[in-house]
Amino acid sequence: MNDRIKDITYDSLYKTFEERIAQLKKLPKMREDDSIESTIEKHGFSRRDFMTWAGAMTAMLSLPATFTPLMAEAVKVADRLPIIWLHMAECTGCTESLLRSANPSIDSLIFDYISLEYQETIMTAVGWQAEQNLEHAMEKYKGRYILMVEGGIPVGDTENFLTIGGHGHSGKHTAELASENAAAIFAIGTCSAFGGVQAAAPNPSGAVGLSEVTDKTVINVPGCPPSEKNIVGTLMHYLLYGTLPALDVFNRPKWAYRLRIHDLCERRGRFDAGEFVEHFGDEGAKDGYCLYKVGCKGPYTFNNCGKQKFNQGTSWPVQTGFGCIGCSEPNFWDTMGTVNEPLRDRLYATTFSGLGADATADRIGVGLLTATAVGIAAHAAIAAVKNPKK
Ligand code: FSX
Ligand code: SF4
Ligand code: F3S
Repeated sequence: MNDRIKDITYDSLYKTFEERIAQLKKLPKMREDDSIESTIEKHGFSRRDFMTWAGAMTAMLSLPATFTPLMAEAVKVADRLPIIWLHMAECTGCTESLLRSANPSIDSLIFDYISLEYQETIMTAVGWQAEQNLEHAMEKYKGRYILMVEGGIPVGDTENFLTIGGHGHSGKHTAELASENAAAIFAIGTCSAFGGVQAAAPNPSGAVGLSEVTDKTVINVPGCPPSEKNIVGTLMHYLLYGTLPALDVFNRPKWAYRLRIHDLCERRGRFDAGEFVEHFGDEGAKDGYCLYKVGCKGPYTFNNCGKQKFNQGTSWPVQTGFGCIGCSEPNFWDTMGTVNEPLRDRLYATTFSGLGADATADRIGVGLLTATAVGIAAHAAIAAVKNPKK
């Protein structure tokens, strides 16, 4: 795109966002006594911190820096969008990823500030009262609420393995019902996106991802768990655009899942130089060598972990010295092999029925992926010969 076309496109996008924020402002404020500014200030963040956060979020969504003030404005109206968050079969790590830090980040404060109409982990209501709250929220905000679902959903003969509440509704029933009148639906975490750990072979509970129990479009935000950045970014994207993001073939937003872990990895130079950790704790491990030979699945996994990180941006799996286990890919428990062994010459693309992971974001052919997988294994083997001491 030449610069002039880019400017015109961004100008009109800027106006679209301004109009969207103005529309949202007209909706009733859900938190009369509170504002995001005071929430942030109460936790020791300055206006400058907030604008730094807004700048980083703007860049993460691939928008130019001139959009930063608009991002800050959008956060202020975040309480206008009611959110219903359902828990299905899972470990609650997705919620934990966002909320349970010793020092809350601006992302987690934003999550506190939005209008969470129903969230089982953090709400006080239980039993009948909780069910009533859910029914009430679905009715009151019909067609307006955002549905976020965490966890896999048992279906078929085992549907009742997940039965919740006084009415004894199954998880599938509740998820279907809540999907019916949602303005947008997000599957938060690999369990909700693809079935996750409970769907691993032999999948005794018959768990599936959310998209298999509703015919509505589901945006997948996988990761076990996904980062706080990807969860809040998903929300901010919807706030600003009011439409669904560009998606890859697994319905993951491209702004977050476009590139491979391997493409964003700080150890990539080590990979290219053929410098590999051979055993955990060896000299290479101490020196930050590439973790491919001790099982890193970064070359086959699409996510932005190396850039956005976890725990308020402090670290991510590879930085801690253990490779990526491929947690944002469908069926990774079954298809990514042993966590601390490389896939070697196993043809990764053949583990999926249909498209291979490389075809998702980059739309490269499956054949090329297969060649890449073999090529990576071959590269590691050649490097071992070239660097016998490593
Ligand atoms: Fe799944 Fe989220 Fe992994 Fe856990 O609930 S994506 S098991 S981190 O928490 O759904
Ligand atoms: Fe990083 Fe893993 Fe790729 Fe090595 S194989 S460069 S550790 S992502
Ligand atoms: Fe998961 Fe790999 Fe990121 S294991 S958290 S996708 S580095």
